[in-house]
Amino acid sequence: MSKPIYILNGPNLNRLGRREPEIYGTTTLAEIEAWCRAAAAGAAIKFHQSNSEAQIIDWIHEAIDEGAGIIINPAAYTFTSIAILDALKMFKGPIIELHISNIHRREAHYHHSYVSKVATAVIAGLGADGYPVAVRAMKGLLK
Ligand code: CA2
Repeated sequence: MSKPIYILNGPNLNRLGRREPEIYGTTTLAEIEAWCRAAAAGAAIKFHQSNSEAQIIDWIHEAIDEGAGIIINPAAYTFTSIAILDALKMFKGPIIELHISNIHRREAHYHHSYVSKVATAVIAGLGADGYPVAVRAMKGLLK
């Protein structure tokens, strides 16, 4: 069986669809997971969300050993976590950094991403649709 694509989601994204719909839309994370599985069209996916930086790092370590690619929406850790950056540096395959909103149109504290330093590609501003777009792009990168 081929290696899975890891889709990792950071803090507060478990609340999607319930607050700030003008920024993050009305789609829930469970619906996004279903869209990703449909876009994967049978390719293996590990879809996770955590509010804990340590848990996200542990999943990156798992992906280093077992994963083909990583799609990551690190949420607020994008702008703070050198620990996540260091973990991603160890991953040899493609990394897609994903944001629902266009972080560059927002306040200045959302403008500097540590994760972009190691990302193969960055998707931002497509709303929840960015997730299936990222899955299809990842499948292309892995061909
Ligand atoms: O646009 C994105 O996907 C973000 O990664 C989301 C993060 C934010 O810190 C980044 O700048 C951009 C915040 C996620 C907050 O999640 C919420 C979920 C439901 C309602 C409100 C916020």
